[in-house]
Amino acid sequence: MTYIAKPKLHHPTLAKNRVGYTRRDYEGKISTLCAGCGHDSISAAIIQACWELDIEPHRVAKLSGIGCSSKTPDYFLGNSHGFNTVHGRMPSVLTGANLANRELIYLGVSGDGDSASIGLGQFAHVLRRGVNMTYIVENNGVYGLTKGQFSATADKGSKSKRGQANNDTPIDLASLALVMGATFVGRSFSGDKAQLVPLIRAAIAHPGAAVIDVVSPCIAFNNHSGSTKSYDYVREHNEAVNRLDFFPHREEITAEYAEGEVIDVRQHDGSIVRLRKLHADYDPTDRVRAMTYVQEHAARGEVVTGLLYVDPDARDLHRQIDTVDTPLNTLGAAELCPGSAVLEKINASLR
Ligand SMILES: Cc1ncc(C[n+]2csc(CCOP(=O)(O)OP(=O)(O)O)c2C)c(N)n1
Ligand code: SF4
Ligand SMILES: [Mg+2]
Repeated sequence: MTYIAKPKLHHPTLAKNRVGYTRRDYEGKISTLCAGCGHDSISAAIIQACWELDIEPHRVAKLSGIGCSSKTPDYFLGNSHGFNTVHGRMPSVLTGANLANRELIYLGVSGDGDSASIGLGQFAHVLRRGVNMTYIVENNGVYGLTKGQFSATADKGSKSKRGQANNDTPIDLASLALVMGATFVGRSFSGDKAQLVPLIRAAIAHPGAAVIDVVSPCIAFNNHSGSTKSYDYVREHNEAVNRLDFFPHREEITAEYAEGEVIDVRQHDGSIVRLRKLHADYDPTDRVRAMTYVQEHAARGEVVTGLLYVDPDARDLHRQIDTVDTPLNTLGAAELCPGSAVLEKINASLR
């Protein structure tokens, strides 16, 4: 039952985007996750974001690890490239793919177990290297696939379904992403599509390592009272610092706002992230302040959401190591191996 293809038929008048695709062209197979799982809402947000961005599905590579969350790439972008890696190893496979072919749009999908437990080292290094990707963590505080053990993101004192309290200090993946040098860090909630869709759009346009930590309740194992990753808890403790509008570089901005109400962040490709301030003192371009803000509010049990940090001058791994513009996987033997005379010259220069 795991692989159920969707019927291809759809209504002939469905709206098409600029590249001629309907929203259905961005869907995948029928989801086999539990009905009401937050992860399915994130898949719907990814579909919406890619359709609105007019991305041709074959230009996307979606990679994931292991878990209910990591299964989701099967449920969206069925016409894109996909690679389901080993548990916690998505970042290194994504890095390799990105180095080989810089022209694809990379989407990493992971879970809190996949990224904060077995894959913690990989999570950290892919960010400090600045790999150009959108890394979405579908964070439910448990290992959903293996039946609900606490994950490393479970809050201290949070209760399991059977009433046991978690005693370990949680790993806050948004804070860790800030420390590790991610140049775009967002947090959202699977139940807030209005916030999540523009966040994903802006992350995809960001030319560097973009992380979105999405609280995504597991209705089977972590949606009871006493859990801090339940729908009710997140709705009651969601502290949005800003609301996002995203304008690709070709789009004209028409909405007017009073001075001080919005911040416009122009990204490298000319796109603009417009942030409507909900907290007047929050500056999303100040990394250190963002870290303090997130931690201060976490100590009060609040979940800070929105675009937490963006570096408008982000440089990705290819720019850091100065690779050629041509994707490496299209270079021929002559370009890749310049011959023994050139090698001899390099060796001589190093003597
Ligand atoms: C090397 C290895 N160790 C352990 C497992 C067992 N395992 C499968 S999924 C998983 C955790 C998944 O949790 P998470 O990433 O949070 O995904 P969720 O199911 O909650 O979406 C574990 C421990 C495995 N598949 N491979
Ligand atoms: S077990 Fe939890 S995470 Fe997995 S599909 Fe069900 S609700 Fe979603
Ligand atoms: Mg999980």
